[in-house]
Amino acid sequence: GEHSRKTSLSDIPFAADWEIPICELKLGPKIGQGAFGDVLRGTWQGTDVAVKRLQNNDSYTQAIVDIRHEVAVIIRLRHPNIILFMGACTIPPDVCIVMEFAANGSLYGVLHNPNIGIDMATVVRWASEAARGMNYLHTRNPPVVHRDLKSVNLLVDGDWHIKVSDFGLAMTKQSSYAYTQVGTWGWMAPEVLESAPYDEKADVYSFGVVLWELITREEPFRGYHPMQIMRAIDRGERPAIPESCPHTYKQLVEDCWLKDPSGRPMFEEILARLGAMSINLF
Ligand code: ACK
Repeated sequence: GEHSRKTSLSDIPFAADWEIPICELKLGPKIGQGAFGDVLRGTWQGTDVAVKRLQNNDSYTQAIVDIRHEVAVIIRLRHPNIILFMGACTIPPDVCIVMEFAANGSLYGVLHNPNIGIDMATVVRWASEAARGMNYLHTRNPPVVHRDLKSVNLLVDGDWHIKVSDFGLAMTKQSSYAYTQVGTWGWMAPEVLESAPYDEKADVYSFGVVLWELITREEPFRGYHPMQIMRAIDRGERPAIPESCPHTYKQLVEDCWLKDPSGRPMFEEILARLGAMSINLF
């Protein structure tokens, strides 16, 4: 079968208008580590940006194809809850993606910072914002499936709004791909773990894990080996939802986690249910 990330360079316009000359970028300190390199803080044309920079290693050529694939997906996306793509340098040896800088880092970092208090109203607001970004992806034509939704890939801007990011694994539904097992173990839907065909509903399952992260501020299946996670999910086990969790919220998490993808809600319904919760909180 086709490799899931197979993209030919002809998919990208030649001399693209989003190409940023490397000399225009002022690179600052490293702020994180990504799958294919590091993330640096920087400025471009006087604006704060984050720069995903490619590591020059053995798989360099594949990485350039990957970065161009990511650009091909994110170039079309404009939404308040999607991290804004600003441009990229795709001319070796300086290959990087330039995007909006999210001053408060990842939602994962926020949730695992014990000094930050998070009440239920904030949980529902952040969940709604992430769901709005995901709804936007799934209502594109063709739909964009993120495939690696988790709190690490939800960024928090300076005004504490959520932005979906990291489209390195994203794919459009019509592109030719094999149903390869991609994502992060604890967030993967049962059908993804089984390498069975999957669609947008795999993102809904992962969103359920994000909902769970928001209220537990823990990591799903922490300390489990990948095989143990696969077996647990196969047996129908899911991360434990605390007793203190409001009933409607718990019900939503469980619906996102249904084994049958067609039983899981779409993001439009998820948004309606989160909206009803936010009303009942006040
Ligand atoms: O929690 P963090 O500091 O926020 O750690 C991760 C790390 O890089 C790997 O993804 C940070 N990061 C990624 N993209 C951005 C961005 N656009 N703005 C700010 N921080 C970012 C993320």
